Amino acid sequence: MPQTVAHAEDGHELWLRASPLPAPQRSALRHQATRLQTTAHGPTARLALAELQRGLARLGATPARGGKGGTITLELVQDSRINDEGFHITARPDGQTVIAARREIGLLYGVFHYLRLAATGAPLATLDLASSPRVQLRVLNHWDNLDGVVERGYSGRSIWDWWRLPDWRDTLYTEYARANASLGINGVVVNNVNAKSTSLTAPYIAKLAAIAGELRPWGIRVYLSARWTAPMEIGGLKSADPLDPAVAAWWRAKSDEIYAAIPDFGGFLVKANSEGQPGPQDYRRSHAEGANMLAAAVKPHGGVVMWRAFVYAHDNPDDRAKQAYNDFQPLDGQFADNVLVQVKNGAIDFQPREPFHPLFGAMPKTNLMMEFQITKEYVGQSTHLTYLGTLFSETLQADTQAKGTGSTVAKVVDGTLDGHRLTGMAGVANIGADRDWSGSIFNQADWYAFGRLAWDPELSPETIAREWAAQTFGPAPKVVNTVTTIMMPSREAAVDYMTPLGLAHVMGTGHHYGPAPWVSHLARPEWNPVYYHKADAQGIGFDRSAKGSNAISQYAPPIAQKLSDPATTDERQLLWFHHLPWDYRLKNGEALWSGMVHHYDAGVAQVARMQVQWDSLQPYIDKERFAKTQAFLAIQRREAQWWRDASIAYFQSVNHLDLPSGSAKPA
Ligand code: GCW
Repeated sequence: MPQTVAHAEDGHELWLRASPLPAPQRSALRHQATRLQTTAHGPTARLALAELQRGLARLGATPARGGKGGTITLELVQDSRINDEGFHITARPDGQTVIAARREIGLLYGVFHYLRLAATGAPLATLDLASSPRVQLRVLNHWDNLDGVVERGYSGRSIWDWWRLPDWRDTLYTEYARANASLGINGVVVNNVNAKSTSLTAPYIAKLAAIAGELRPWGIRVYLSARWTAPMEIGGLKSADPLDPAVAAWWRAKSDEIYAAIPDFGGFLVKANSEGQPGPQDYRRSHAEGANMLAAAVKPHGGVVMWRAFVYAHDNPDDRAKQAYNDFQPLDGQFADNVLVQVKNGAIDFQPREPFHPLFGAMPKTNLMMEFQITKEYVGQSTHLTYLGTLFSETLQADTQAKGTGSTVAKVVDGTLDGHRLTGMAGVANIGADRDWSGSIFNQADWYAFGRLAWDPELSPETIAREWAAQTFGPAPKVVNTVTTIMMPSREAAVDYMTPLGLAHVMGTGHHYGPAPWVSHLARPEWNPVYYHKADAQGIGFDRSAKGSNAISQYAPPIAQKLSDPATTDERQLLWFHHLPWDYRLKNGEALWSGMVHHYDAGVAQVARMQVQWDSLQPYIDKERFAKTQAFLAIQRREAQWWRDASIAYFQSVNHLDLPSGSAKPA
């Protein structure tokens, strides 16, 4: 019989559920942690101590009363090796463990880190470990509407119970805050970027203040998405022109009102002039003029404005991928110092694979923050197991070459490349009121991976997967190894069965779930999948070289140079940058068409392997989580086949080519 069976119904406690450690580790930990004490006594330090007690109990190492053994002390110190949110853990052979920090929040983060080490079986007897977050604002973006519907949400309704706030504060808020704090997430934008002005009215400010009160002890600030035309819709003004003094005065007064209720309010997130949202361009003002007006309103209170660069409009028909750069890059140097421009990881929209966004590295005088999508709009939504840690990390490790080799996106985002102090990373949340929070057990790993990478963008996605697996399913090596083996190639499998070799946006328009590469009838060119793949009898792919849209010129010269030639373009991005004949030779000697088909087949085959691997874990995992994941993998297997068959059939209708020999047959 296996040693450890991870019990637990449905994963409601996320990675914090922790199963009892194997006996030897448990008694070592109990010995190490016989007495727990804190020399700081504010609300967050008290939480830190309580979390330590609770976490040790979960691991089966409840400190024995009056027992002989070591002490863990939480202590505030002046330590120049860490920043205000960092921590320093030392454990000496004499049994003294100290979790030290400059502020109480660092104590809480340090406790969670200590528990993570314990849960993953790391040695704890001697430690000297300092850690500080590399990114300052580590923020979830909820695309939650005030009516409880979550845009692109696949895990139930919004967790924010606006109807019963501010009087009723659901205990869910505390559980949510704990989970975030365990990763170091320190900000939450509560409402959708497709915002309604209602969120800025007095009753909603009171509701938000109640949420803020629940999140504050956990080091989390609240932010609001702001609707640009709020001064007209709820303020009675005639205009929302950022240079109109009455408009600026309205936003100042509104900010003062919010800060009077929520002194640590984080600031505003704005989607302007994008997908029907109003913005400063409606008044012939630039994004910078808009952002700076709002930034001035929150500046006296220490707030920030996160201004999204996700823009595309119909006046840019040749290549949607170019617009954000065209609109924003010329504004470099014009944004106020408390503005961050929030840039999606890629230039289109959260595809299974995108090259890094060309704005990274191209706006050295601007605080640029990253926007990842944790919710899997284009990557199988709630049921497909596609671990996003690898996707996030691939973008962060991409080299912009902006200041020579090694100018990675991570260094742009953590501010080190251009010397920025105000830095940030946002993740579009995958959280809802479902009992498993995220729509599936494995989707919880994407929330986890986002938080860990926001703390340290250099962490390896495999390390993160292993940590998550050990905490979620228990530390038995067979479980951790198998779960990690399932997770690591899972996103590439989805790329293979959905959008191999750099294809993009061939999902059904609207729902973005299944395949629809044939759709061509929609009003705007860039709403149609045919716009993205451009397949015809001769070939396939989007030519972004100088012969085509020349989007490659938005990258630094060494990169643009490489991308100008299909032979020097990473094959994983081939059809993103080039339109090529069906018989183009891939590096392995195969013709493009046959290579494509083999990718589709490989994706389906990988999901079949994932099923076998998961099945081998049955003895180790509680019934409910085992069965749910097994059922979801069966859905994924069926739908991977659907993606493969539908895509191949469509492309064959265009190129009239046979299946290459050795390819699987349609199901
Ligand atoms: O990913 C796309 C989604 C929209 C979303 C938009 C955005 C919130 O399809 O639902 O709107 O991007 O990022 O603003």
